Amino acid sequence: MSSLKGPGSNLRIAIVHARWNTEIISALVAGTRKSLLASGVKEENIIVQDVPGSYELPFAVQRFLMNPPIESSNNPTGPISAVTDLLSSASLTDLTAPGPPAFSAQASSGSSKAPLKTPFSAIIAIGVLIKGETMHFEYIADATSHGLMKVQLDLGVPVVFGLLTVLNEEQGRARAGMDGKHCHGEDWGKAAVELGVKRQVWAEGSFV
Ligand code: RBF
Repeated sequence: MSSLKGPGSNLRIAIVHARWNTEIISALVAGTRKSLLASGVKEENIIVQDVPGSYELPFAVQRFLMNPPIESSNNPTGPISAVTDLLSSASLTDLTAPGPPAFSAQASSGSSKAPLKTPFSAIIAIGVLIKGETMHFEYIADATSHGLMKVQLDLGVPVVFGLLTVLNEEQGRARAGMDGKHCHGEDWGKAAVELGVKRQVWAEGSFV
């Protein structure tokens, strides 16, 4: 009998998305959530945060990874209020932990007042850049992709590249699964789970 848990059952995954081109973004986020849930990631372990535009994604991802939001059961005011300044309380050592199992040691060894801040297993950055008449598209696409690559290598946490760079709205709608086509968000959810699991396995020195 197959397990109901799924590979993502012990992962904590963040989705950070831009607000430009909201309709397409909403479809991409919905597809991503759907595939995370289908892979066994628990609803309460999917944290979603938005930023104004794609250019803000690398900064938000870096902040989120440096200081994961306090878990809702321990945080009556919700995750956003937990995004305080991060360097004060987080260290790179925390981020090298493969995910929630390593965190439990941190939680249980701390005082009972310590907020529960489980590190993310992976983070998915979602934005939609539509080419316009000026050079903004090129600059934002370049800066955002390099920023996202830098942050995942600097912090050692998988950052899934959910940035669509399209020539027009129609192309964006097609890739978001609107008009009945395949939603790329589903691939991003699967990639986050695969990398989150592999990161845990690799951290244990195993490569099977
Ligand atoms: N952000 C996006 O996520 N997608 C876009 O298509 C997009 N186009 C932009 C076009 C122009 C001319 C400007 C000025 C900004 C655009 N942004 C877009 C917003 C950008 O990512 C960022 O939020 C702002 O530049 C503020 O830092």
